[in-house]
Amino acid sequence: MTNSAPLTRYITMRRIRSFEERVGELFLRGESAGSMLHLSIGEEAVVGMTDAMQPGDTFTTHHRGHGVFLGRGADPARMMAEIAGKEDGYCRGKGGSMHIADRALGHLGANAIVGGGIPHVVGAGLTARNRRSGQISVAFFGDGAMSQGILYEAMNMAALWHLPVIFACINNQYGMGTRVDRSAGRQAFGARAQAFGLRAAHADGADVEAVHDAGRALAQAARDGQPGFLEIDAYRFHGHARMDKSPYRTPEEEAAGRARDPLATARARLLAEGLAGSGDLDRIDTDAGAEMDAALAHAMATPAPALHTMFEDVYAPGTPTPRPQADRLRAILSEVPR
Ligand SMILES: Cc1ncc(C[n+]2csc(CCOP(=O)(O)OP(=O)(O)O)c2C)c(N)n1
Repeated sequence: MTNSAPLTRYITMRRIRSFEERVGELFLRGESAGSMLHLSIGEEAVVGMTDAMQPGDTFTTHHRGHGVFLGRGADPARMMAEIAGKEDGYCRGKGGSMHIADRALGHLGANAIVGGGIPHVVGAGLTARNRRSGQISVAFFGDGAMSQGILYEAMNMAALWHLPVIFACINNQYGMGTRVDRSAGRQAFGARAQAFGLRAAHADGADVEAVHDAGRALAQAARDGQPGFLEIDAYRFHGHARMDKSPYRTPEEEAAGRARDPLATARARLLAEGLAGSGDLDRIDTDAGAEMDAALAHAMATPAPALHTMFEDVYAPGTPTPRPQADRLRAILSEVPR
């Protein structure tokens, strides 16, 4: 590991923050497809885990997965285009923020169902193990999924079959407006994972290097057939979705949460360790902003998919094109005996 890695992680985190700010603007302009948008501002230290993965590794995300995908090398212009519902997007504009996927980068899919992407990595891990491909598969999800039964079925199978899988919980303290101590009787999540036979780690989500240290150890163990669980202790800086003003949180709590800013921590460390000067970091910040301005402009300018392609890429190849609902209803009604 070279010393440039912490700087690279800072750059990635800054690019994620800038992307999120621009995608928020896309939403406010009414240009994003879909009625909701979930920002991961404050959770950028997830890069410590994405950076611990290797090319070819696969992953799934929950509905707040922009940062994870950018961390795995997504092109922000194509991501922004996808969120704007444009042809040039990763899923030709039909997945949007919450269903974006890209096999080439190992993204097996974002998922709007809480916990929905978790079992997929068990399948991916089983495939990797049987093919001896050396890949690992990582499920990224929120603390809300810690109360979903599917997580425990998945953990059990992963442990039983020694799968190269990691369950990465980004604990931002809230599931919509419900604080985690009101949805989980006990919050010792790592102990739950250990009970299934997983290797568990906990990392401070204000410190990307701490997340990376934990993530690297888990990734190595997973590649050797020891599945793992990582809890990243973070804070969601903004509301659940773009329009949520978080009336369920006090200003004091929000101020304390936002003070745990992973970008500020990384910046302070880079300066203290002499790995970058403040001028270098300012330039990085400016470049990230310019890159994401360009991504936003691209998303706004690039065309929407043609109407006749509406059902392409939505159903499996060979599936008959669905007839318009009105036609189906007319057919059903004409068959009803009067
Ligand atoms: C199975 C299921 N139940 C409820 C919902 C509604 N819902 C959407 S997001 C969300 C909160 C999820 O919280 P968490 O998993 O902690 O992720 P975060 O939003 O905090 O990133 C809920 C309850 C859903 N999408 N799926």
